[in-house]
Parts: sequence; C-alpha cells; structure tokens
Amino acid sequence: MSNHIADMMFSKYIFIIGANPAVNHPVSMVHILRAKETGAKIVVVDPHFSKTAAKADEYHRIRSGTDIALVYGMLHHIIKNDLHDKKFLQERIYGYEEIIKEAMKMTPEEASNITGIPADTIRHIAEDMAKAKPASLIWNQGLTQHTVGTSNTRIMPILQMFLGNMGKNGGGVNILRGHDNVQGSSDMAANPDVLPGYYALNEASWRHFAKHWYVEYEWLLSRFKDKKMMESSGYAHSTWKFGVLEPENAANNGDTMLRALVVIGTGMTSVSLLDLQKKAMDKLELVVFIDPYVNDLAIYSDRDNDLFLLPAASQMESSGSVAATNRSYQWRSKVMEPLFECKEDQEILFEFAKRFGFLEEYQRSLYEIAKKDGRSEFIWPEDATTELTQSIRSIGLQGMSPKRLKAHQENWHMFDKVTLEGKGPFKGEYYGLPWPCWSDKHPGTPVFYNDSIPVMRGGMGFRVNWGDTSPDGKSMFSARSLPGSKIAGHPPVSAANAESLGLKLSAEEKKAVEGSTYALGFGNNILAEKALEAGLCPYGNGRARAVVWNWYDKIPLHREPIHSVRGDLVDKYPNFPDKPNHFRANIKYRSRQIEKDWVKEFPINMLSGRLVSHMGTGTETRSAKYLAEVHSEMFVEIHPDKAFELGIKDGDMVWVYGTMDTRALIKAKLSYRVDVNSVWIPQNFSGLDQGKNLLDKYPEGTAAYAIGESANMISSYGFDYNTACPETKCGLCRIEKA
Ligand SMILES: Nc1nc2c(c(=O)[nH]1)N[C@H]1C(S)=C(S)[C@@H](COP(=O)(O)OP(=O)(O)OC[C@H]3O[C@@H](n4cnc5c(=O)[nH]c(N)nc54)[C@H](O)[C@@H]3O)O[C@H]1N2
Ligand SMILES: Nc1nc2c(c(=O)[nH]1)N[C@H]1C(S)=C(S)[C@@H](COP(=O)(O)OP(=O)(O)OC[C@H]3O[C@@H](n4cnc5c(=O)[nH]c(N)nc54)[C@H](O)[C@@H]3O)O[C@H]1N2
Ligand SMILES: [Mo]
Repeated sequence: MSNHIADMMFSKYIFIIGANPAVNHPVSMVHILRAKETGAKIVVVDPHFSKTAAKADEYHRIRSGTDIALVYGMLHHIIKNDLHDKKFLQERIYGYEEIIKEAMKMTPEEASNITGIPADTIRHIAEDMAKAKPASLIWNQGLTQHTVGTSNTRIMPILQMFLGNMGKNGGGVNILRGHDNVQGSSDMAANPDVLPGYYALNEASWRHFAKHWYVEYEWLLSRFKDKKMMESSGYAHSTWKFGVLEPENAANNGDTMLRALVVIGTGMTSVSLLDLQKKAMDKLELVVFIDPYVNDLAIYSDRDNDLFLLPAASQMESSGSVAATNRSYQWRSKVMEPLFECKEDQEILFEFAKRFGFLEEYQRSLYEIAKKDGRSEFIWPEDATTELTQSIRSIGLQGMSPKRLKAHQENWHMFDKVTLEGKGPFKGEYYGLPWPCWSDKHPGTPVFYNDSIPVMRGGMGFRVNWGDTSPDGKSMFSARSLPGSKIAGHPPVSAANAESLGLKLSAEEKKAVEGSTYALGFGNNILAEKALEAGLCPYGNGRARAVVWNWYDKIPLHREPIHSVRGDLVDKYPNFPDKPNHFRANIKYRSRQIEKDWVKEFPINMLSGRLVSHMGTGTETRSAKYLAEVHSEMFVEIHPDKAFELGIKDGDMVWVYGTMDTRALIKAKLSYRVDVNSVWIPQNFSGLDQGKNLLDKYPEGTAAYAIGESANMISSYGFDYNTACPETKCGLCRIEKA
C-alpha cells in the first residue's frame, strides 16, 4: 500500500477495481464510507455485483481478466484529451512514451469489446478520475490471481502516474492485503525467490546475511547442493506438486524429485488444482502440518503413515512485531500461554534445527545480540526483532527497534487517527513507523514517493534499483531534487559514492563503512544516517520504470486468460509462451490455451471470492460454532436465466465440472450478482472431495462445524507469469443438475 487506510479521507475519487472491502476489509470500508460522506465518489469495477458495489456511486461490470484493456482504454481518452500530468511523467518516469503508444492502439471501442464495459462509460470513468484531484486506487486479489496478475499490478500504478496521483495524500495505489501480518511475511521472505527484505538471491546478499547471522558464508553454501541451487528460486506454494508428480521437473531441482512436505501456517486447500496436491501429498515420503487446527489438506490424504500434525500455538499465545497493510509495524503482546502441548512456531522450528544438527548456528545471532546487552540468554521475540532491524536495510527496517514499537503500542492515544502523526513525546513520528524507517530517529514513511517533504520527515523518491541508466542510455535518476538537498536524482548511497554525493564522513567513519552500501553492511547505520543529514534518500532518488526491459512483457499487455470465455479473442490476444523452470516447474501457457476449444466444452466463466464470516480455507472460522452458522454451506451463484436454461432451481444440488477432470457437488443459489455467463463460488470451504464427505477423516473431536467442496477442486490450470500465483479469478466450468 503506497498510502494508508485513513489517508483515503483526503481522496476525491476512490476507484475500487478487483477488491471487495465491504466483505474482506470491513474496517477499511468504514474509512471508504467516511470519505464518501465527505464528498469522495466511489466507483467499483468488478465482474460480480459485490457488497462494496452496492455501496458505490457507480458500479461497472467487467469481464474477469480484462482490466489491462480497460486501463489502456481509459489512458487512450486521457491522453487524447490532454488530461495527463506531463510534468510528473517527464521528471519521474522512465518509458512512459511506450505506454502512450500502446494506449493509442486501444480505443475505448476495442477496450469495450474486450471488457464488456460500454465505450462511453470507459470515457466517462477516465474523465471523472482524471479531473478528481487526488484520486485513490484500491485493488486486491481480483487483479493478482491471473496469468497477467503482475501486469495488472503494473498498469494500475502507471495509470496513477499518468494522473499525477502518486506521492500525494488521498492518492496512491492502495492494495488491501490479505491475512493478518501477510505484509510482514513477505517482508520476512515467505516467498521462495528472495531473501528477507526482498534481497536478491545472490552471493552479495547471502554474504550480508551470513554476517548478520554470525555464520560463515561457506557454511551456508554447504547446506545447498551447489552455488547454483543456493541462488535459484525454490518451488512456490503453487508449483511444489509438479515437483512430485512430473519427473521432468527434477532437472530444475538439483536432479531430485521432492520427497517431503512441511506445511506451516497455510491452509493448502486454498491452492488451485487441489486434486493434484492430494495426489502429490500421497506420493511423498513424509508430510508434516504445523497448525493450531487440523489442516484441511491432511484430511484429503489417503495415506496411513508418515503424516504428522504438530499442534502450533495461535497468535493469542505468542507475541512479536506484525506488519499492517500500510507497512506500519505493531508490537503484539501474548494474551495467554500456549494450551496443552501446543508450541509456538519458533519453538517447533528450534526443535527441527536441533534434530537436523544446526541449532547452534540457527540461534547464534540471538545469543550474540544478548551478549552485547550483557545477557547470557536471548529474549524471544525481542532479540529476533533486533536482528531484523539490523540486517534488513533494503526497505529500511533499521528504525523499528522493539523499544519504539512497544512505546507506540502502549500509547495509541498519542497518535492522530487520520494522519497517523504522533503528539507529545511522539511528535513527528507516524504510528507504527511505516517502512522505510531509516534510523532510530526517522519517523517512518506514511505516503510512498512523496518528494515534496524532506526524507527525514517521511519523504522519498522512487528507488534506484535497475542501474544508473537504462539500456537505451537514459538516466534512471529523477529530474527533481529532494527538499534540503541540491542534488537532483541520485544513486543509492554507498561508501564508494558518499563523497561525491556530499556526505561528510570522518576518517574513522570512512573506515567503518568500507565496502558497504546503504543495504549491504554490518555493525553500523552510518551511510543511511549521513544520507538523511544531507537530505538524500538512502536507496536513491530515481525514476519509476514503465518499461521493464528484462521481462517478457516489457510493458503490460492485455492477454486473454488461458481458459477464456471469449474463445474468439485468444488468437488476437494470445497468452504467454510456456515457461520452463518457473519456480522449478515447467509451466504451460499458450500450449494449454490452444490445446482445445475450451469454451465449447466448458461454456461458463468461473469466479471465486470470499464470505464475510469465513477466513481463507475456513479451517479456523468453520470451527467456530457461530461463524459456521452464518454461512454453513458451500454454494454456487448462478444467473436465473442460465439456471432456467440448465433446468436448475434455487437450492438444487449441481455438479460443477472443472477443466482438470474434476468436479464438485454444490448447492445452486440463483442470483443477479453474476452475469448470465458467469458463476461465483466462495473459496472458504473444504472437507468434501468430489461428492465424498470426509468428516470421518478428522481425528476425533477436531472436525469443523461446516464443511463443503473446495473451490480449488474445480479451479483451472494457470499461474501468473512472474509470481506463479494461481489463476483462481478466471477459469471455465460446465454445470449439470445433480
Ligand atoms: N471475511 C474475510 N475477509 C478476508 C478473507 C476471507 O477469506 N474472509 N481473506 C483475506 C485475504 S487472504 C485476502 S487476499 C483478501 C482478499 O480481498 P479481496 O481481493 O477483496 O477478495 P475477493 O473476494 O477474493 O476478490 C475481490 C473481488 O475481485 C473481483 N474480481 C474477480 N476477478 C476480477 C477481475 O478480473 N477484475 C476485477 N476488476 N475484479 C475481479 C471479485 O468478483 C471480488 O468481488 O481478503 C482478506 N479478508
Ligand atoms: N479459488 C480461490 N482460491 C484462493 C483464493 C481465491 O480468491 N479463490 N484466494 C487465495 C488467497 S489470497 C489466499 S491468502 C489463500 C488463503 O490462504 P491460506 O493461508 O491457505 O488460508 P487460511 O485458512 O487462512 O490458512 C491459514 C492456516 O494457518 C493456520 N494458522 C493460524 N494461525 C497459525 C499460527 O500461529 N501458526 C501456524 N503454524 N499456523 C497457524 C490456520 O489454522 C490455517 O490452517 O487462498 C488463496 N486461494
Ligand atoms: Mo490472501
């Protein structure tokens, strides 16, 4: 999220595309409704008439998977009518000319043909949004769960840049994140292709962390088959099953098939192609679930040995820092000690490390941090948090000491609820020190990319992360300077360029930072602190890239979903070429798209989303009696005209056939919330396997109060071209009365 939730109070226009906060982020929705009361126009673009749409000033139904075409159609009109912010583009964006070229090709009429939104409506949305200053843009999973998910998440900030809405209160791109602390998990590298703090998987980063973990780089290297494996992305949540089921993928995995699976803190029935996951799980030598509940994937298993359920403590039984959707960190206190034989996650991992024989190395940094404080034992989680604040400099976690985070938590009343600004002893600080928080005196950054205030007050430019110049020789530095500095755009601060950037370092300090950069260093934070003094941003003051020269789609392009309901468009807007070794699996795109005329056999577009009473797989919420009562059954929303055509009445049981030779037995719910060619299913159920009730598989006393077919039993094959996020927001199905 570039801004923060209460910041939407400053918006004049809130464009919600691919998100349903009324259901999924009810607290954020309160802020959106307050903004509406003070004059902001709320516009929702969604294939499903959501509860958020019901509260909006305007609702426009879009065909799923076509948001890029919509935005180009809007940009076409904006550029033609000279409504874009040329100064912002010229000074701060690289490659926007390529976007203009592409937008000129996408007339509102063509965008209308692709999206299903009338051309005049596209022109009207574009004009209204361009004239409202500032406008905020909100998205979530409606945009990411597509083969073009990453392109979606690039075209939206590009739109906001064309409108000059970045770096401003009431503007920005505001992605409402999913789970509690999901921002923290990505900051801590839950992803298999980065190290903590989004450090690249390369030798320099590994050496950086080796120092902070007080282990030898060579020891870390010895844990891998070789250096190549150490520096290549792991399997993703969505691709591991192919490492068990398809022998060809062994070549991507150090020449071995996957043999064991350890699941910690994810539901798994939430991942697409559930039947393949089940088959893969049953072929492994060992399966372990670390979860406070019985993980729902476990009950899909047919194996009778080597499957373990390790009881994890819940968040009420543990403490530590968690990150909110706006990058604010917050200290959380333990409410109670873990019940029965539950253990906190880190205790279970320590036990693993002990048995693997590397507990000493695993905990060494904690002991070193304790030693510096004159203690012989480490304190969990404080010392672990300190380790993170010392090592993660890429995104500026340096300032988030446990002491500051606890002080914020204990003094909520001292912070303004709209601006996040502190009062009294917290004057100048922002609640939760939203990152980057570059030093122990830095106040945090409430709004990204605001170059009109000094860095020391939360200002910043775009990060310089792609070199000083582009391959076509253009400068990647901003044409503007940051307040307090006369230098216009500048590179990331390092020992090598400190002097030329005017940083004043004593001989002693020079020695202390030798060989380091703002991100790679050990033992001190001198470079970042000197940069702040000089009014510079530690990670540089650059241009955002509209053209990503090293990606397949250098600019975002509309591509039809693999399983498109508009079969007539798949040759004009083909999906990506197949991608070998994509998170260690060979993944199909275009070859799958043209394998057959999918829509002929599976004529209905399948959408999925969430229910307010259930969370994720529903493992937790369906185990809560009263929540289970609110939504106790899986259902599929079908348009009454389609239901009539198929001979289905409200409440009938139907078979929904997916494109992967699977089916699900679900109750029909007739509804005008979907268009005539789409159905909508919630993702929050599991416990039924293609008609077979799995209740007897739960260990005694652990079954949920409500079970149902999983949406992912019938989801279609498809993964984002960059992240491998499953394409669960587009897919095809066929429906028959059961
Ligand atoms: N009650 C509850 N709250 C939750 C969750 C939960 O399970 N239950 N889950 C949490 C998690 S993990 C997350 S990630 C968030 C998710 O939050 P959201 O992203 O808001 O959740 P969804 O309902 O999955 O999808 C949002 C909307 O995207 C629309 N959509 C689908 N495809 C497209 C498309 O191609 N284009 C456009 N423009 N829209 C599309 C859907 O119809 C839906 O209304 O919610 C979080 N909050
Ligand atoms: N068809 C379809 N599929 C989807 C989506 C969709 O919109 N449509 N949305 C996708 C999205 S955005 C998401 S995030 C996923 C849902 O994401 P998941 O993470 O798979 O779903 P949850 O049910 O929230 O799973 C969390 C698990 O962690 C356990 N847990 C809770 N607290 C702790 C703890 O402290 N420690 C440990 N070890 N475990 C704990 C819970 O009991 C539960 O089993 O679904 C994805 N799948
Ligand atoms: Mo999520």
